[in-house]
Amino acid sequence: MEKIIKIDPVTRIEGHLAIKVEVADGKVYKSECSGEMFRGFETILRGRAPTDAQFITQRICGVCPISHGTASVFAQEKAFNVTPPTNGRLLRNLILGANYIQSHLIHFYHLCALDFIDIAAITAYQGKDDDLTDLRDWVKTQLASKQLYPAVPFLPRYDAKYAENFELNIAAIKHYLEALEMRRIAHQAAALFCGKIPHAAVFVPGGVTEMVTIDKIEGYRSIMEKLLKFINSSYIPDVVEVAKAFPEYFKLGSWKGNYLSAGVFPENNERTQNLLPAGVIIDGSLSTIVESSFSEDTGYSYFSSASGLHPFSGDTVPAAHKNNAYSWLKAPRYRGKAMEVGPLARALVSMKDSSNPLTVEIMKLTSDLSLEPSALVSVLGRHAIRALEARVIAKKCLEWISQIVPGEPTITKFTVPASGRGVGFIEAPRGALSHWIKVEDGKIDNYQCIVPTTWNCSPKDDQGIPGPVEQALIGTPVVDPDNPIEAARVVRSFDPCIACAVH
Ligand code: NFE
Repeated sequence: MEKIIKIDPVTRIEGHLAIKVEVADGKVYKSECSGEMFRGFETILRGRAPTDAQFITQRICGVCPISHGTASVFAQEKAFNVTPPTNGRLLRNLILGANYIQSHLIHFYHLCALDFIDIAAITAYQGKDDDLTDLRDWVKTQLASKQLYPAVPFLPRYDAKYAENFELNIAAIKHYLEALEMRRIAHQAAALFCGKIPHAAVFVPGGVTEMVTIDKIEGYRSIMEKLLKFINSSYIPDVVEVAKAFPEYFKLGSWKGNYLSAGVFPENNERTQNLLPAGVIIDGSLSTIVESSFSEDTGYSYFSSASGLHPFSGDTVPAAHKNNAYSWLKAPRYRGKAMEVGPLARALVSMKDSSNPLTVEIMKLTSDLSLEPSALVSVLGRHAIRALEARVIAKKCLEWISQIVPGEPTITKFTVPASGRGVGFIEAPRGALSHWIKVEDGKIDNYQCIVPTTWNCSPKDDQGIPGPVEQALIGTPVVDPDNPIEAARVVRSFDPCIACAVH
Protein backbone atom coordinates (compact mmCIF):
# COMPACT_ATOMS: atom_id res chain seq x y z
CA MET A 1 0.00 0.00 0.00
CA GLU A 2 1.26 3.47 -0.88
CA LYS A 3 0.91 6.44 1.41
CA ILE A 4 2.08 10.06 1.50
CA ILE A 5 3.10 11.29 4.95
CA LYS A 6 3.70 14.94 5.74
CA ILE A 7 5.60 15.97 8.86
CA ASP A 8 4.90 19.68 9.00
CA PRO A 9 6.36 21.26 10.99
CA VAL A 10 9.23 19.01 12.02
CA THR A 11 9.38 19.88 15.71
CA ARG A 12 12.44 19.98 17.97
CA ILE A 13 14.66 21.54 15.31
CA GLU A 14 15.48 25.20 14.71
CA GLY A 15 13.29 26.97 12.13
CA HIS A 16 10.45 25.83 9.87
CA LEU A 17 10.95 22.56 8.01
CA ALA A 18 8.41 20.30 6.34
CA ILE A 19 9.12 16.76 5.22
CA LYS A 20 7.01 14.82 2.76
CA VAL A 21 7.74 11.12 2.39
CA GLU A 22 6.09 8.65 0.08
CA VAL A 23 5.93 5.16 1.52
CA ALA A 24 5.30 1.84 -0.19
CA ASP A 25 5.54 -1.60 1.44
CA GLY A 26 6.46 0.09 4.72
CA LYS A 27 9.50 1.96 3.37
CA VAL A 28 10.18 5.47 2.13
CA TYR A 29 10.83 5.55 -1.62
CA LYS A 30 10.62 9.31 -2.26
CA SER A 31 10.95 12.39 -0.13
CA GLU A 32 10.88 16.16 -0.24
CA CYS A 33 12.45 18.59 2.20
CA SER A 34 10.93 22.09 2.29
CA GLY A 35 12.26 25.16 4.06
CA GLU A 36 9.23 27.29 4.74
CA MET A 37 10.25 30.90 5.06
CA PHE A 38 12.22 33.66 3.36
CA ARG A 39 14.59 35.97 5.24
CA GLY A 40 16.83 37.92 2.85
CA PHE A 41 20.08 38.66 4.70
CA GLU A 42 22.03 38.61 1.44
CA THR A 43 19.81 41.39 0.08
CA ILE A 44 20.05 43.41 3.30
CA LEU A 45 23.85 43.35 3.12
CA ARG A 46 24.21 44.94 -0.32
CA GLY A 47 25.47 48.54 -0.25
CA ARG A 48 26.52 48.45 3.41
CA ALA A 49 29.95 48.88 4.95
CA PRO A 50 31.83 45.55 4.73
CA THR A 51 32.72 45.70 8.43
CA ASP A 52 29.01 45.62 9.35
CA ALA A 53 28.75 42.15 7.84
CA GLN A 54 29.98 40.14 10.84
CA PHE A 55 27.40 41.81 13.06
CA ILE A 56 24.49 41.53 10.62
CA THR A 57 25.21 37.93 9.60
CA GLN A 58 25.37 36.79 13.23
CA ARG A 59 21.63 37.61 13.34
CA ILE A 60 21.06 34.74 10.90
CA CYS A 61 20.96 32.45 13.92
CA GLY A 62 20.97 32.39 17.72
CA VAL A 63 22.46 28.89 17.87
CA CYS A 64 25.54 29.33 15.66
CA PRO A 65 26.11 33.12 15.54
CA ILE A 66 29.80 32.65 16.31
CA SER A 67 30.25 30.59 13.15
CA HIS A 68 28.58 33.25 10.99
CA GLY A 69 30.56 36.07 12.61
CA THR A 70 33.78 34.12 12.14
CA ALA A 71 33.04 33.14 8.52
CA SER A 72 32.34 36.79 7.80
CA VAL A 73 35.62 38.07 9.23
CA PHE A 74 37.49 35.22 7.48
CA ALA A 75 35.98 36.36 4.16
CA GLN A 76 36.92 39.97 4.86
CA GLU A 77 40.44 38.98 5.90
CA LYS A 78 40.88 37.37 2.48
CA ALA A 79 39.48 40.46 0.78
CA PHE A 80 41.54 42.90 2.88
CA ASN A 81 44.69 40.74 3.02
CA VAL A 82 45.10 40.68 6.79
CA THR A 83 45.78 37.85 9.27
CA PRO A 84 45.12 37.89 13.01
CA PRO A 85 47.87 37.63 15.62
CA THR A 86 48.13 34.42 17.62
CA ASN A 87 46.08 35.73 20.55
CA GLY A 88 43.31 36.72 18.12
CA ARG A 89 43.25 33.27 16.53
CA LEU A 90 43.24 31.53 19.92
CA LEU A 91 40.43 33.72 21.26
CA ARG A 92 38.31 32.94 18.21
CA ASN A 93 38.92 29.21 18.74
CA LEU A 94 37.99 29.48 22.42
CA ILE A 95 34.76 31.40 21.75
CA LEU A 96 33.78 29.04 18.94
CA GLY A 97 34.74 25.97 21.01
CA ALA A 98 32.36 26.94 23.82
CA ASN A 99 29.62 27.66 21.26
CA TYR A 100 30.17 24.26 19.57
CA ILE A 101 29.80 22.40 22.85
CA GLN A 102 26.55 24.14 23.75
CA SER A 103 25.27 23.47 20.22
CA HIS A 104 26.05 19.73 20.40
CA LEU A 105 24.44 19.53 23.87
CA ILE A 106 21.22 21.22 22.76
CA HIS A 107 21.07 18.94 19.76
CA PHE A 108 21.44 15.66 21.64
CA TYR A 109 19.59 16.37 24.87
CA HIS A 110 17.00 19.00 24.06
CA LEU A 111 16.21 18.23 20.43
CA CYS A 112 16.87 14.52 19.84
CA ALA A 113 16.93 12.58 23.12
CA LEU A 114 13.15 12.45 23.31
CA ASP A 115 13.11 10.52 20.03
CA PHE A 116 14.69 7.66 21.99
CA ILE A 117 14.19 8.23 25.72
CA ASP A 118 10.88 7.36 27.37
CA ILE A 119 9.72 10.44 29.28
CA ALA A 120 6.81 8.39 30.67
CA ALA A 121 9.37 6.33 32.65
CA ILE A 122 9.59 9.26 35.02
CA THR A 123 6.11 8.43 36.39
CA ALA A 124 7.65 5.42 38.17
CA TYR A 125 10.52 7.46 39.59
CA GLN A 126 10.70 7.19 43.39
CA GLY A 127 13.87 9.14 44.14
CA LYS A 128 14.10 12.39 46.06
CA ASP A 129 15.71 14.59 43.43
CA ASP A 130 13.58 17.77 43.53
CA ASP A 131 13.77 18.52 39.82
CA LEU A 132 12.83 14.98 38.86
CA THR A 133 10.00 14.78 41.42
CA ASP A 134 8.47 17.97 40.02
CA LEU A 135 8.85 16.64 36.52
CA ARG A 136 7.34 13.28 37.51
CA ASP A 137 4.24 14.96 38.95
CA TRP A 138 3.91 17.21 35.90
CA VAL A 139 4.16 14.31 33.43
CA LYS A 140 1.66 12.27 35.48
CA THR A 141 -0.84 15.14 35.34
CA GLN A 142 -0.34 15.62 31.63
CA LEU A 143 -0.78 11.92 30.89
CA ALA A 144 -3.88 11.68 33.10
CA SER A 145 -5.58 14.82 31.80
CA LYS A 146 -4.74 14.05 28.17
CA GLN A 147 -4.29 17.81 27.75
CA LEU A 148 -1.12 17.49 25.82
CA TYR A 149 0.01 20.93 24.79
CA PRO A 150 2.14 21.00 21.66
CA ALA A 151 4.23 23.86 23.06
CA VAL A 152 5.59 21.64 25.82
CA PRO A 153 8.85 19.92 24.90
CA PHE A 154 8.03 16.46 26.27
CA LEU A 155 4.45 15.68 25.23
CA PRO A 156 2.66 14.92 22.98
CA ARG A 157 4.97 12.55 21.19
CA TYR A 158 4.78 9.82 18.59
CA ASP A 159 3.26 6.63 19.89
CA ALA A 160 6.31 4.45 19.26
CA LYS A 161 8.92 2.20 20.85
CA TYR A 162 11.19 4.15 23.18
CA ALA A 163 14.07 2.91 25.35
CA GLU A 164 13.00 0.22 27.82
CA ASN A 165 15.97 0.50 30.16
CA PHE A 166 14.62 2.34 33.24
CA GLU A 167 18.06 3.45 34.43
CA LEU A 168 18.90 4.86 31.01
CA ASN A 169 15.60 6.72 30.81
CA ILE A 170 15.95 8.29 34.26
CA ALA A 171 19.64 9.14 33.79
CA ALA A 172 18.96 10.77 30.42
CA ILE A 173 16.03 12.79 31.79
CA LYS A 174 18.24 13.95 34.64
CA HIS A 175 21.00 14.88 32.22
CA TYR A 176 18.45 16.64 30.03
CA LEU A 177 17.91 19.07 32.91
CA GLU A 178 21.62 19.30 33.77
CA ALA A 179 22.44 20.00 30.12
CA LEU A 180 20.38 23.20 30.33
CA GLU A 181 22.81 24.43 32.98
CA MET A 182 25.81 23.17 30.97
CA ARG A 183 24.64 25.19 27.98
CA ARG A 184 24.25 28.25 30.20
CA ILE A 185 27.83 28.00 31.44
CA ALA A 186 29.13 27.29 27.94
CA HIS A 187 27.57 30.60 26.87
CA GLN A 188 29.13 32.20 29.93
CA ALA A 189 32.58 30.89 28.92
CA ALA A 190 32.24 32.31 25.41
CA ALA A 191 30.90 35.62 26.72
CA LEU A 192 33.99 36.07 28.90
CA PHE A 193 35.85 36.77 25.65
CA CYS A 194 33.12 38.02 23.32
CA GLY A 195 31.02 40.40 25.40
CA LYS A 196 27.74 38.58 25.01
CA ILE A 197 26.05 35.55 23.51
CA PRO A 198 24.32 35.31 21.13
CA HIS A 199 25.60 37.92 18.67
CA ALA A 200 29.08 38.66 19.90
CA ALA A 201 30.37 42.20 19.77
CA VAL A 202 34.12 41.54 19.41
CA PHE A 203 34.61 40.10 15.93
CA VAL A 204 36.53 42.26 13.46
CA PRO A 205 38.74 41.38 10.51
CA GLY A 206 42.26 41.06 11.92
CA GLY A 207 41.27 39.56 15.25
CA VAL A 208 39.16 40.11 18.34
CA THR A 209 38.64 43.42 20.20
CA GLU A 210 39.06 41.82 23.61
CA MET A 211 42.00 42.30 25.93
CA VAL A 212 42.86 39.11 27.77
CA THR A 213 43.24 39.10 31.54
CA ILE A 214 44.34 36.37 33.91
CA ASP A 215 40.96 36.29 35.67
CA LYS A 216 39.12 35.73 32.38
CA ILE A 217 41.57 33.00 31.42
CA GLU A 218 41.02 31.25 34.74
CA GLY A 219 37.24 31.75 34.53
CA TYR A 220 37.15 30.16 31.09
CA ARG A 221 39.39 27.29 32.15
CA SER A 222 37.24 26.45 35.13
CA ILE A 223 34.04 26.37 33.04
CA MET A 224 35.64 24.30 30.29
CA GLU A 225 36.78 21.76 32.88
CA LYS A 226 33.17 21.44 34.09
CA LEU A 227 31.96 20.99 30.52
CA LEU A 228 34.58 18.32 29.85
CA LYS A 229 33.50 16.50 33.00
CA PHE A 230 29.85 16.51 31.86
CA ILE A 231 30.84 15.33 28.38
CA ASN A 232 32.85 12.46 29.91
CA SER A 233 30.42 11.45 32.61
CA SER A 234 27.05 12.04 30.91
CA TYR A 235 27.03 13.02 27.23
CA ILE A 236 29.23 10.28 25.77
CA PRO A 237 27.88 7.50 28.08
CA ASP A 238 24.27 8.51 27.26
CA VAL A 239 24.93 8.41 23.52
CA VAL A 240 26.56 4.99 23.92
CA GLU A 241 23.57 3.65 25.91
CA VAL A 242 21.11 4.99 23.33
CA ALA A 243 23.23 3.31 20.65
CA LYS A 244 23.04 0.00 22.52
CA ALA A 245 19.26 0.33 22.86
CA PHE A 246 18.67 1.18 19.16
CA PRO A 247 21.42 -0.63 17.19
CA GLU A 248 19.25 -0.64 14.05
CA TYR A 249 19.94 3.10 13.75
CA PHE A 250 23.52 2.30 12.82
CA LYS A 251 21.97 1.12 9.55
CA LEU A 252 19.45 3.89 8.93
CA GLY A 253 19.92 7.40 7.57
CA SER A 254 22.79 6.62 5.22
CA TRP A 255 23.04 7.44 1.53
CA LYS A 256 25.63 7.03 -1.18
CA GLY A 257 27.07 10.30 -0.05
CA ASN A 258 29.63 12.86 -1.01
CA TYR A 259 31.04 14.87 1.88
CA LEU A 260 32.42 18.35 2.38
CA SER A 261 34.29 19.73 5.39
CA ALA A 262 35.43 23.34 5.29
CA GLY A 263 37.89 22.87 8.18
CA VAL A 264 37.70 24.49 11.61
CA PHE A 265 39.76 25.58 14.60
CA PRO A 266 42.87 26.88 12.85
CA GLU A 267 46.17 25.83 14.40
CA ASN A 268 48.14 28.58 12.61
CA ASN A 269 47.35 32.21 11.85
CA GLU A 270 47.29 31.61 8.07
CA ARG A 271 44.60 28.92 8.60
CA THR A 272 46.38 26.29 6.53
CA GLN A 273 46.15 23.76 9.41
CA ASN A 274 42.93 22.99 11.27
CA LEU A 275 42.11 20.78 14.23
CA LEU A 276 39.27 19.34 12.10
CA PRO A 277 40.64 19.46 8.58
CA ALA A 278 39.13 20.71 5.34
CA GLY A 279 38.47 18.36 2.47
CA VAL A 280 36.05 17.00 -0.09
CA ILE A 281 35.17 13.32 -0.48
CA ILE A 282 33.55 12.41 -3.77
CA ASP A 283 33.01 8.73 -4.58
CA GLY A 284 35.29 7.88 -1.65
CA SER A 285 38.32 9.91 -2.72
CA LEU A 286 39.62 12.88 -0.80
CA SER A 287 40.63 16.14 -2.45
CA THR A 288 41.20 19.73 -1.42
CA ILE A 289 38.52 22.38 -1.71
CA VAL A 290 38.46 24.34 -4.98
CA GLU A 291 36.63 27.69 -4.75
CA SER A 292 35.44 27.63 -8.34
CA SER A 293 33.57 24.33 -7.79
CA PHE A 294 30.71 25.89 -5.75
CA SER A 295 27.35 26.80 -7.27
CA GLU A 296 23.71 27.07 -6.23
CA ASP A 297 20.76 25.79 -8.27
CA THR A 298 17.33 27.37 -7.94
CA GLY A 299 15.19 25.20 -10.23
CA TYR A 300 13.03 23.89 -7.36
CA SER A 301 13.53 26.86 -5.03
CA TYR A 302 11.30 29.91 -4.60
CA PHE A 303 13.76 32.23 -6.34
CA SER A 304 13.70 33.79 -9.77
CA SER A 305 17.51 34.24 -9.64
CA ALA A 306 19.43 32.41 -12.36
CA SER A 307 20.32 28.83 -11.54
CA GLY A 308 23.83 27.41 -11.18
CA LEU A 309 25.53 30.68 -10.27
CA HIS A 310 28.85 30.75 -8.47
CA PRO A 311 28.41 32.50 -5.10
CA PHE A 312 30.58 35.50 -6.08
CA SER A 313 27.94 36.26 -8.70
CA GLY A 314 25.03 34.76 -6.75
CA ASP A 315 21.65 36.45 -6.53
CA THR A 316 18.70 36.20 -4.16
CA VAL A 317 15.39 37.28 -5.72
CA PRO A 318 12.36 35.73 -4.00
CA ALA A 319 9.53 34.31 -6.14
CA ALA A 320 6.88 32.98 -3.78
CA HIS A 321 4.56 31.64 -6.47
CA LYS A 322 7.09 29.93 -8.72
CA ASN A 323 5.80 26.78 -10.42
CA ASN A 324 7.47 23.49 -9.39
CA ALA A 325 9.31 25.15 -6.49
CA TYR A 326 8.90 23.54 -3.09
CA SER A 327 11.55 25.12 -0.83
CA TRP A 328 12.98 28.47 0.24
CA LEU A 329 16.41 26.82 0.32
CA LYS A 330 18.63 27.02 -2.73
CA ALA A 331 20.36 23.80 -3.80
CA PRO A 332 24.13 24.20 -3.22
CA ARG A 333 26.31 21.87 -5.26
CA TYR A 334 30.05 21.16 -5.39
CA ARG A 335 31.24 20.08 -8.83
CA GLY A 336 27.52 19.74 -9.49
CA LYS A 337 27.07 17.21 -6.67
CA ALA A 338 24.95 17.18 -3.52
CA MET A 339 27.23 17.09 -0.47
CA GLU A 340 26.53 16.03 3.10
CA VAL A 341 28.10 18.40 5.62
CA GLY A 342 28.34 18.20 9.40
CA PRO A 343 29.91 15.87 11.96
CA LEU A 344 29.94 12.84 9.66
CA ALA A 345 31.70 14.78 6.89
CA ARG A 346 34.22 16.17 9.41
CA ALA A 347 34.86 12.68 10.74
CA LEU A 348 35.30 11.08 7.31
CA VAL A 349 37.77 13.79 6.27
CA SER A 350 39.60 13.62 9.63
CA MET A 351 39.83 9.83 9.38
CA LYS A 352 42.15 10.16 6.38
CA ASP A 353 44.70 11.08 9.09
CA SER A 354 45.12 8.29 11.65
CA SER A 355 46.71 10.65 14.19
CA ASN A 356 43.91 13.22 14.17
CA PRO A 357 42.39 13.33 17.70
CA LEU A 358 38.86 12.80 16.33
CA THR A 359 40.06 9.73 14.40
CA VAL A 360 41.63 8.34 17.57
CA GLU A 361 38.33 8.81 19.46
CA ILE A 362 36.32 7.21 16.64
CA MET A 363 38.57 4.17 16.35
CA LYS A 364 38.36 3.57 20.11
CA LEU A 365 34.56 3.92 20.24
CA THR A 366 33.91 1.69 17.24
CA SER A 367 36.25 -0.92 18.66
CA ASP A 368 34.54 -0.74 22.11
CA LEU A 369 31.15 -1.21 20.42
CA SER A 370 32.49 -3.89 18.02
CA LEU A 371 31.43 -1.82 15.03
CA GLU A 372 33.06 -1.24 11.68
CA PRO A 373 33.87 2.49 11.33
CA SER A 374 31.56 2.46 8.27
CA ALA A 375 28.62 2.00 10.70
CA LEU A 376 29.08 5.67 11.55
CA VAL A 377 27.50 6.57 8.22
CA SER A 378 24.11 6.50 9.94
CA VAL A 379 21.72 8.22 12.35
CA LEU A 380 23.62 7.00 15.42
CA GLY A 381 26.96 7.69 13.78
CA ARG A 382 26.13 11.40 13.48
CA HIS A 383 25.09 11.51 17.17
CA ALA A 384 28.19 9.62 18.33
CA ILE A 385 30.60 11.76 16.31
CA ARG A 386 29.13 14.96 17.80
CA ALA A 387 29.68 13.62 21.31
CA LEU A 388 33.28 12.59 20.56
CA GLU A 389 33.91 15.89 18.84
CA ALA A 390 32.68 17.72 21.96
CA ARG A 391 35.38 15.95 23.98
CA VAL A 392 38.11 16.65 21.41
CA ILE A 393 37.14 20.35 21.30
CA ALA A 394 36.89 20.73 25.11
CA LYS A 395 40.36 19.18 25.55
CA LYS A 396 41.80 21.43 22.84
CA CYS A 397 40.20 24.53 24.39
CA LEU A 398 42.05 23.70 27.59
CA GLU A 399 45.30 23.66 25.58
CA TRP A 400 44.51 26.88 23.69
CA ILE A 401 43.62 28.75 26.88
CA SER A 402 47.13 27.97 28.16
CA GLN A 403 48.67 29.41 25.00
CA ILE A 404 47.06 32.86 25.35
CA VAL A 405 49.54 35.53 26.43
CA PRO A 406 47.98 38.41 28.40
CA GLY A 407 49.21 41.78 27.18
CA GLU A 408 50.07 40.53 23.67
CA PRO A 409 47.97 41.98 20.81
CA THR A 410 44.67 40.36 19.84
CA ILE A 411 44.18 42.27 16.61
CA THR A 412 46.10 43.30 13.46
CA LYS A 413 45.23 46.68 12.00
CA PHE A 414 43.87 46.85 8.45
CA THR A 415 42.25 49.22 6.00
CA VAL A 416 39.24 48.39 3.87
CA PRO A 417 40.30 48.56 0.20
CA ALA A 418 38.05 50.20 -2.40
CA SER A 419 37.53 46.82 -4.02
CA GLY A 420 38.30 43.21 -3.29
CA ARG A 421 36.69 39.86 -2.72
CA GLY A 422 37.17 36.86 -0.49
CA VAL A 423 35.58 33.71 0.86
CA GLY A 424 35.53 32.68 4.50
CA PHE A 425 35.35 28.92 5.08
CA ILE A 426 34.56 27.45 8.47
CA GLU A 427 32.84 24.42 9.93
CA ALA A 428 29.80 25.52 11.93
CA PRO A 429 28.52 22.83 14.33
CA ARG A 430 26.09 21.70 11.59
CA GLY A 431 28.69 21.66 8.85
CA ALA A 432 30.51 23.56 6.13
CA LEU A 433 29.74 27.27 6.11
CA SER A 434 31.07 29.76 3.58
CA HIS A 435 30.56 33.50 3.31
CA TRP A 436 31.45 35.13 -0.03
CA ILE A 437 31.99 38.90 -0.09
CA LYS A 438 32.57 41.27 -3.03
CA VAL A 439 33.52 44.87 -2.23
CA GLU A 440 33.24 47.75 -4.72
CA ASP A 441 33.72 51.46 -3.93
CA GLY A 442 34.34 50.46 -0.32
CA LYS A 443 30.79 48.98 -0.01
CA ILE A 444 29.41 45.46 -0.17
CA ASP A 445 28.60 44.80 -3.82
CA ASN A 446 27.51 41.21 -3.25
CA TYR A 447 27.36 38.90 -0.23
CA GLN A 448 26.33 35.26 -0.39
CA CYS A 449 26.25 32.64 2.36
CA ILE A 450 26.25 28.89 1.67
CA VAL A 451 25.09 27.39 4.92
CA PRO A 452 25.29 23.86 6.42
CA THR A 453 21.58 23.14 6.47
CA THR A 454 21.23 24.55 2.96
CA TRP A 455 23.59 21.76 1.87
CA ASN A 456 21.91 19.02 3.92
CA CYS A 457 18.22 19.95 3.46
CA SER A 458 18.68 21.15 -0.11
CA PRO A 459 15.82 20.53 -2.52
CA LYS A 460 16.42 18.82 -5.85
CA ASP A 461 18.93 20.48 -8.18
CA ASP A 462 18.19 21.35 -11.81
CA GLN A 463 19.15 17.79 -12.81
CA GLY A 464 16.48 16.46 -10.43
CA ILE A 465 19.06 15.04 -8.00
CA PRO A 466 17.65 15.22 -4.45
CA GLY A 467 19.55 16.74 -1.51
CA PRO A 468 21.32 14.68 1.18
CA VAL A 469 18.44 14.46 3.69
CA GLU A 470 16.03 13.64 0.86
CA GLN A 471 18.34 10.81 -0.22
CA ALA A 472 19.09 9.62 3.33
CA LEU A 473 15.37 9.12 3.95
CA ILE A 474 15.04 6.65 1.07
CA GLY A 475 14.66 3.11 2.41
CA THR A 476 13.71 4.22 5.92
CA PRO A 477 11.08 1.86 7.31
CA VAL A 478 7.89 3.52 8.57
CA VAL A 479 6.05 1.00 10.72
CA ASP A 480 3.04 3.20 11.50
CA PRO A 481 2.21 6.05 9.07
CA ASP A 482 0.42 7.93 11.87
CA ASN A 483 3.62 7.89 13.95
CA PRO A 484 6.51 8.22 11.48
CA ILE A 485 9.19 8.47 14.16
CA GLU A 486 11.76 6.61 12.05
CA ALA A 487 11.73 9.40 9.44
CA ALA A 488 11.88 12.06 12.15
CA ARG A 489 14.91 10.34 13.70
CA VAL A 490 16.71 10.36 10.34
CA VAL A 491 15.95 14.04 9.74
CA ARG A 492 16.93 15.15 13.26
CA SER A 493 20.25 13.28 13.05
CA PHE A 494 21.32 16.03 10.61
CA ASP A 495 20.52 18.72 13.22
CA PRO A 496 18.70 20.98 10.73
CA CYS A 497 18.52 24.72 11.32
CA ILE A 498 16.18 26.22 8.79
CA ALA A 499 16.65 29.77 10.09
CA CYS A 500 20.26 29.43 8.92
CA ALA A 501 19.41 27.50 5.79
CA VAL A 502 17.11 30.15 4.31
CA HIS A 503 19.06 33.09 5.76
NI1 NFE B 1 21.24 28.06 12.79
FE1 NFE B 1 24.11 26.96 11.73
C1 NFE B 1 25.20 25.75 12.38
C2 NFE B 1 25.22 27.64 10.46
S1 NFE B 1 23.12 25.68 10.36
S2 NFE B 1 22.60 26.67 13.35
O1 NFE B 1 25.79 25.01 12.92
O2 NFE B 1 25.92 28.14 9.73
O3 NFE B 1 22.84 25.54 8.86
